[in-house]
Amino acid sequence: MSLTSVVVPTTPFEGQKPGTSGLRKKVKVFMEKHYTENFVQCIFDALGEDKVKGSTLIVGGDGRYFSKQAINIIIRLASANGVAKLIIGQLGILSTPAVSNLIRQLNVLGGIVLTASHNPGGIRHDFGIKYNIENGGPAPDHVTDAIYEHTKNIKEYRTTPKLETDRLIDVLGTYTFNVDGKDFVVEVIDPSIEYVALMRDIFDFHKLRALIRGTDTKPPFNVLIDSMNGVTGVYVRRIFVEELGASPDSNVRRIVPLDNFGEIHPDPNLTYAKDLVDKVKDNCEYHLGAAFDGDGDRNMIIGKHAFFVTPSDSLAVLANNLECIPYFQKNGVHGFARSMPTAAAVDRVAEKLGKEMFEVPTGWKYFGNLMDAGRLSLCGEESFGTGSDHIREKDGIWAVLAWLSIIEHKNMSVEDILKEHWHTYGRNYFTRYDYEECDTDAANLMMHHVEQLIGCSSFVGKTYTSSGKSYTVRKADNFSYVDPIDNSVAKKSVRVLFEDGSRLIYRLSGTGSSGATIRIYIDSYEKDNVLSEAQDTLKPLVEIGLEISQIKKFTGRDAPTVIT
Ligand code: VG1
Ligand code: CO
Repeated sequence: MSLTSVVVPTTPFEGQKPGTSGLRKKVKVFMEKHYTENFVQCIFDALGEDKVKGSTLIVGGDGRYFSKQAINIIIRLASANGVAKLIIGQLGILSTPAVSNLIRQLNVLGGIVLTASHNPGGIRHDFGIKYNIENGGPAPDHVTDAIYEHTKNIKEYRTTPKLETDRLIDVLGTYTFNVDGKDFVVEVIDPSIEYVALMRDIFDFHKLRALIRGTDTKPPFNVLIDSMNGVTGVYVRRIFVEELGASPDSNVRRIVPLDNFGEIHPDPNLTYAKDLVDKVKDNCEYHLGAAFDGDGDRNMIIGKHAFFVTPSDSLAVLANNLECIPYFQKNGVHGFARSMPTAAAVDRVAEKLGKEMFEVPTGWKYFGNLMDAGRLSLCGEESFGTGSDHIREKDGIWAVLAWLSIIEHKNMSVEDILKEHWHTYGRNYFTRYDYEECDTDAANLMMHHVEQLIGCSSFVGKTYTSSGKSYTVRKADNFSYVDPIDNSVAKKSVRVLFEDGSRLIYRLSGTGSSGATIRIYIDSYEKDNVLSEAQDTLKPLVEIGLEISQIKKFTGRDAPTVIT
């Protein structure tokens, strides 16, 4: 049967501006009549007819509530906008790293990722839509800006209302429709095949299996992998259980993706993954614990007795040991990169190994150009993101496999690897204070206050003292980044640098769905004092950070929502 597309008149919605990683709003906002349609049409409009007509796109996400409805909308709009083919994960499931990989492997125009990542899901919580470009990475600012411009002026969208989408994505297969006289194909794929093949190619699965199962001479290395009811469950089962021989009962948990993540916050940190931390702390059988976020791009690593590895340290340790991973033996190690607020532990490794080092704004989209130019192999963010140039997104499962490869190679525990690293390089103590859902005006006023303060001529050189420790300001600015490949400029976060190398950074989150989240990043480097408690060591600097920002005065908050 031949189907005909129609044009539906619509009017713009305010606030459809993609943030750090796509558009994120409450589910009920995406449910408003025309809301999702408008945004999807604006993605097509921003790409332009020439690119969209005859193209293939990947579609999938973390399976959170409203994913299926959104996919049905995308199918109808794509068909009406002249897209030739959509490749969709079965039941709408594809992790963010898996989408990035598929875009690259299948050489398609891009992908639409349906996730609000680490934000909670379910009817009362968040949904999100993100567009990834042909290199597999999140759309850069100039693309998201173009999408946003379209959302402000949209007058109509195209859809094929009679295209029957009911249960279409439930069953694997290829379905061909005729829309406006042209073939339109929906291919429903297994979400894990290509991704598992990629991991098998990067790592030595034989060695990892021997590590996890144990051998005649070595006991099993016991892991506890927690998918937090997010999308990684699908991949954890295939990789850790089926390929590497982990026990489905005692080595993995929460591996069935739920559309509300079981009402937890699918964010792998010490606060929201406390359940895992407690299990590893209480059971000395476990040598490593790991957790992922909803869409599978973040990871948290803990060692025996829940020894915590900060993401900044994790990046540095990986950088220092990449040569034990087959992928890097084959492709070589180019430069390293981190987001600006990430502590500079990896910089010391880069220096020692003679590698180029880049510092970019917050958000994975800033790493893509450097990778495409062959200058970047490994990068990370303090927000539990780690990844390499195997794809253009951060990759939680990759990070855990990389850690296991290092553990296998060095035959050392997580804690001993860290301690050895700190003794060689010194230690960057790091903590982040998040104040979630603050009043937006109050948060803006606070940021304004900090900007004013650092702009004063007397600010540089000023000494702050707290708990007997003094810090003198060496430099303060609004961090601005000029992309070395395309020269685009991004300005985002206020930073205060002290003479001893310690830093305070203030920025507003770009991933929240309501109100404003203030982030204060605090870090300090110690050459010899490497075995203290991070929160104790950083206490004086934290206090100075609070004093400079006057956060309590502006927001009324006297404690952060989350400390990482
Ligand atoms: C946060 C993190 C940032 C990360 C982004 C997306 O952004 O700070 O490092 O890239 O989330 O991660 P913001 O603007 O809220 O600070 V994910 O796993 O939510 O896609
Ligand atoms: Co994520």
